[in-house]
Amino acid sequence: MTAAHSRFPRPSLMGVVNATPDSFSDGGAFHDPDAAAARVRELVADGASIVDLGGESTRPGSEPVTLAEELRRVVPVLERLGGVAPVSIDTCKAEVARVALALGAELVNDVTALRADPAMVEVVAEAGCLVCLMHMQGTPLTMQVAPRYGDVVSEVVAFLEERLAFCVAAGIPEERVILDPGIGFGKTHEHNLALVRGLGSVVAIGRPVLVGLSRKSLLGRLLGEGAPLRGTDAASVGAAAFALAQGATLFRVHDVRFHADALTVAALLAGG
Ligand code: HH2
Repeated sequence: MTAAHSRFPRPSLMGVVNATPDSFSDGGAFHDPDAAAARVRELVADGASIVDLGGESTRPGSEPVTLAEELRRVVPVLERLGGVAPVSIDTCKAEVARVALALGAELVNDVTALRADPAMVEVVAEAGCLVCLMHMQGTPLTMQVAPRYGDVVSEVVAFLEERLAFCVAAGIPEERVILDPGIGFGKTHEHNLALVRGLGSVVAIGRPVLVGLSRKSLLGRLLGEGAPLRGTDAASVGAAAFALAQGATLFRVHDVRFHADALTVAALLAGG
């Protein structure tokens, strides 16, 4: 089984396809399974190493969806892809992960770091797949109400170390684990800034680090009044180049083509 660091050389891109009616960045556009499958193929052709398929929005304030509804959204897309395209499944439900892995997904991206569904850890351990553990304070429904930390960077690092140890104790080899500080998940603007600037502390844990900065409102806030709150693709690329310099490996992005050349050049200039 491939280790995460050899599967994803630095920098690698994870494209995003949300098969949901209400996602933060592309909600509704890929609700149709033919359109979603075509988009996955397009993102791979654009240079994505993997494409993250999600059937449940995690935008602030979003309500959870039922298992049946989430399966109804993602299974037809995976069936159309026929196990050929490199796919990651963005889910916190063990049954969705199990079905997606059987249909060819190679990575489970769980924004709860395997906390939401007690059966998830076993599904991942048994499948021998890659897994991304993300930090989130609270749940998508409530996470932006009043996020609180003493020191956000050290608390996120401690959380990710604990979740990594949990996985290893459950039989998931460390080599298969990717860590993510969870930009925008239960964090104020200042918390997000501190985490992006402090990414080196997350990288120092020793696992490949994934960051999701693409089109997040943090970027609109940085550009100030008059800028669209949803971060532009140009702003996303700037943030990704900065995160690369901090040591991030895998970038979860919506516009893959835009990021591909920019991050390749940034890595080459840095001597990577
Ligand atoms: N961000 C989003 C969703 N999943 N997974 C990881 N590992 N890291 C992230 O930063 C991350 C994620 C939110 O972005 P988007 O997919 O555009 O929206 P939605 O959750 O509404 O589908």
